[in-house]
Amino acid sequence: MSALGTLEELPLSYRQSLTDLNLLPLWPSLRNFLPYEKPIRETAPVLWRYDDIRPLLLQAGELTPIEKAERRVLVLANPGLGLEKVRATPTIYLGLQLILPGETAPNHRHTPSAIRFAVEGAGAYTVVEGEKLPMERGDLILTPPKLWHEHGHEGTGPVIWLDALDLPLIHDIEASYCIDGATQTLANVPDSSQTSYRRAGLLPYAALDQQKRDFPLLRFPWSDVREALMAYAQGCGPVEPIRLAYINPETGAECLPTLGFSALMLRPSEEVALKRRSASAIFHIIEGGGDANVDGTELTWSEADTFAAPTHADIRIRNGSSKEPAFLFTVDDAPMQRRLGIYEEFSNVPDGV
Ligand code: GTQ
Repeated sequence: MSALGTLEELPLSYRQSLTDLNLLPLWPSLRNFLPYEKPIRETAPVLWRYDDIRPLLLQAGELTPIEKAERRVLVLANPGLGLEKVRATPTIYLGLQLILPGETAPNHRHTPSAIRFAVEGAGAYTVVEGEKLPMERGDLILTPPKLWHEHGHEGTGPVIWLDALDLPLIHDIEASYCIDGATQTLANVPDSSQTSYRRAGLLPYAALDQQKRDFPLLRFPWSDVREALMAYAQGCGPVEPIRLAYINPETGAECLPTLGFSALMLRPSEEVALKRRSASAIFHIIEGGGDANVDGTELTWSEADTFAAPTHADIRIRNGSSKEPAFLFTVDDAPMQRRLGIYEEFSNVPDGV
């Protein structure tokens, strides 16, 4: 390919005429917007250590009363993208949220989709559209777009969870906004993971003839997911990856429009090379310790740490224990990319997850 013309080659007066009319020549920056073969990625492979963040989050509990915060959150911001961009990857916002005993985070709804992944403590809950969803360690709670949600804490110690939202995406398209509401009236039944969707493969009979619902299941208890991974591992060959996707039980599709979720189990000492994918992703350690290599950057992780991987990244993850399995929770933007018709996987490794 011949080199494209530069801005500097153009007469100053011509450039000024363009600027005056809000015009730009494309060719000097064409390759920035359409690079060959692989996108330009500014997202840094980066790890946030829970042990670093926890004391600062607890300090926020002393410095800032919940009324002054609405959500008491420290954002996990990717330095490659600029901290002020408030994003872990181009599409994924991450925050660690602290709620103290007796506190409530008031009811609201917004256009971005959100999830909570419970990290520490017991007794907190989220209410989504009247459904009370307990948050025990490792539970995944969905807050789909535009649904009412509020948080509370009826236990004793501090409770901390990881928030993931598609906020960067929705904000960048100037579609992000929020509405406050009065506290919700609670349905007096356990959440639907305990009632209608107690077991995979079974649906309430009437659901067969009804329109499939977008968000029938809002809570995935970790005790069930962990058990499912252990059971699934027994049916996997010795080098087969042990990874389960969280899905909508009525449609079998991903549970939110833009973000996808999975749980990955690594056998003792196992190292997996993930398929290279066009989606960006974050990894949160539920149990265990080990290391990862993301596009050549070495990251050493332990329990409750979180790391980010850019789009198209080469990712290897290794369980550092020769005795115990390790468990990771992942969020990616593959659902959004699938909807846009641009999701890709590159089969660069035979055993890729
Ligand atoms: O808990 O509803 O981290 O609205 C950012 C925005 C959490 C929440 C965040 C939110 C929430």
